[in-house]
Amino acid sequence: MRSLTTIVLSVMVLLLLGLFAESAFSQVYVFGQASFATGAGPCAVISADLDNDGRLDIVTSNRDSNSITILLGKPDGTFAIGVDYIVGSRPIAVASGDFNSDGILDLAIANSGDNTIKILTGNGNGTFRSVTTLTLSGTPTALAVGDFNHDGKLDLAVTIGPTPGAASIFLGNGDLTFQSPKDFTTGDSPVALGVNDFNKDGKLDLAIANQTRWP
Ligand SMILES: [Ca+2]
Ligand SMILES: [Ca+2]
Ligand SMILES: [Ca+2]
Repeated sequence: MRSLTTIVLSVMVLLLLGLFAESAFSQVYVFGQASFATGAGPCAVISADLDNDGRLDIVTSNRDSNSITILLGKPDGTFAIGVDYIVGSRPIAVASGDFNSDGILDLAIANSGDNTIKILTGNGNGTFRSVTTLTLSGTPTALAVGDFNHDGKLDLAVTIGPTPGAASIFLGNGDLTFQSPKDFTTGDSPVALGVNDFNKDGKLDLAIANQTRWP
């Protein structure tokens, strides 16, 4: 009797699992929408907790207003009115990381109009101050942060285009200064950049998307 009960229960469990599996595959996800104002021509967006309140905030780079917009997350899931910072000519990418080793997130912005990277250091409350500018060898198209040489200090990777395409690596010293960049050849017109350890050797790698047509 016990074995029969076990079988019946097993069949019931299997049926229920089947129902849930089918339900999972046929699930329809609905997303709400909300809009928040930024500077003109937002062309890149990242999320990070910039004011240390445990809620993700949003940063956009705004190509047509030479600015970034910081939208701080509110408890109800919406965002406060954006605060803009002028960062350089035609900013096209933004990344976050702690570049001065004070435990507070900072921002790096790649400017495609003056071929620079602007670093803004965080104050820990969602406000920032401009501190340093790095000069690039060409027009930046994408920007990423990682510790590429395993020294515990964050570095920057930036793609340069259109031809010849390159990726510039700025090794950070952990004090807002960076070593002279090392350039690596990429395909023509690199436009996007991803960082991860793709071959699982414990060292960060780059994935670069190259397009034959300049945007
Ligand atoms: Ca936050
Ligand atoms: Ca910092
Ligand atoms: Ca490093």
